[in-house]
Amino acid sequence: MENVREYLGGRFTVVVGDICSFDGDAIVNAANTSLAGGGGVDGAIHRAAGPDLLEECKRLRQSTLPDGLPAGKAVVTGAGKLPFKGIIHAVGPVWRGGHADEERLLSSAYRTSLELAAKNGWKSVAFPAISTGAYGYPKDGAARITYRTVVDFLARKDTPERVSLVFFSRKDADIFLDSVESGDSR
Ligand code: AR6
Repeated sequence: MENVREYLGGRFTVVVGDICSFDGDAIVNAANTSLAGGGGVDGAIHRAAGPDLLEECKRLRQSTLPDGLPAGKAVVTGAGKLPFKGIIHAVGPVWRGGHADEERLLSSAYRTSLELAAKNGWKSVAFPAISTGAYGYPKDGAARITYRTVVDFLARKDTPERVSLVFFSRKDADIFLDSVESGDSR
């Protein structure tokens, strides 16, 4: 994975690569309400983790989440074959034009995931760009919310010590950097 930017003295890094090859305690999955797997980063994580992950997600649905996991929330599972202490499954909002609470729900998906990482004592966690693929959230707007939410959290808490935001392409990472460094959110 290629490191393209550091903020907060290295506590928050922007990297390019496959999130499954993150070197750290936990990764976040951009999941959906059903927790039944899917395409994008969800598909990549389930393929790399193997069938145990889907089984665990199904058990969660049967035990504590009969209606699924709503947008803005997150849950923890084991990591199957992946070398992490756990996987945090977060559901971002589907972009509906910007008047359906998307900002709050996207921020909540990140914050809830960070709270779960802290609760588990995980020191390093990697996020994908939640909602910016199949869910259609504009990348520049998502960048600003993501940056603000992560920076606010890290300013208040010591754990996790390190947060990485993983983009699948250099182009997407550059959109993130332009969006957060051009405005007043820096
Ligand atoms: N590592 C890092 N980032 C990745 C990877 C990877 N291996 N693969 C894709 N991305 P998406 P969403 C990037 O669509 O918008 C699924 O079907 C991708 O380029 O994965 O939250 C779920 O089951 C994009 O920038 O997530 C849901 O139904 C980012 O990850 C739905 O898609 C997010 O794109 C969730 O949609």
